[in-house]
Amino acid sequence: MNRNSKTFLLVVDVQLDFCPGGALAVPDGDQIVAGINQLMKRFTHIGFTQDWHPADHSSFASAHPGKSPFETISVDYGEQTLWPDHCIQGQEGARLHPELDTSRGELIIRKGYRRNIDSYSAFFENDRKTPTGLAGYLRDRGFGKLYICGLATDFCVGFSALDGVACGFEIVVIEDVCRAIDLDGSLAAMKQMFSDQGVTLCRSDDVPG
Ligand code: VGL
Ligand code: ZN
Repeated sequence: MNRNSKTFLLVVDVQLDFCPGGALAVPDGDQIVAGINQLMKRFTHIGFTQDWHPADHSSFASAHPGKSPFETISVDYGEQTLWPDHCIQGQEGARLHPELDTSRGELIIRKGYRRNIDSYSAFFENDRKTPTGLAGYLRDRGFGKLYICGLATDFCVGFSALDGVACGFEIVVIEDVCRAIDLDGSLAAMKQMFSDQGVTLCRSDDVPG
């Protein structure tokens, strides 16, 4: 295991569709943008993720006749929540928030671009096996510690954090610059998994720099 303290800030899915007015709006999703812009000043190395689905993606309720958004279906890799159509490749809703300062970003990793599999985590798709390449990128560049913020705490931020730990990274989620969807207790469940699996929580003010 390559644990060192060289740090990287990962800003997850701060996209228009996850902000008020967007297709899958996270309550107050846009309220974290200013805080993330401030937080980035404390980091040398920063990357972003971007949910990036084809228009007929299998996570969309619209791809399953008779199903509605937020219902769950069984697929070959387990349970999959169905979502409203969101973050469609090249469309406005998939853009990173225009007020998010991406200028110092060293990486933008896209995920969810395979039609038949969703990808909440920045590390693995929802089969928890297909890698996105992020772990290799971080290891190659010698990062051992990741701070994570963005949207949504209980889905893409959360599964990225859990998979990051599983990949051997030290993971800290910066709670005040995240917002949750909170579907049927998903936020409480995720926080329980954070404490069971070794994800630490902090606040922006606790980040050194
Ligand atoms: C997300 C649901 C579907 C997220 C992405 O970014 O948390 N949630 N796609
Ligand atoms: Zn998505």
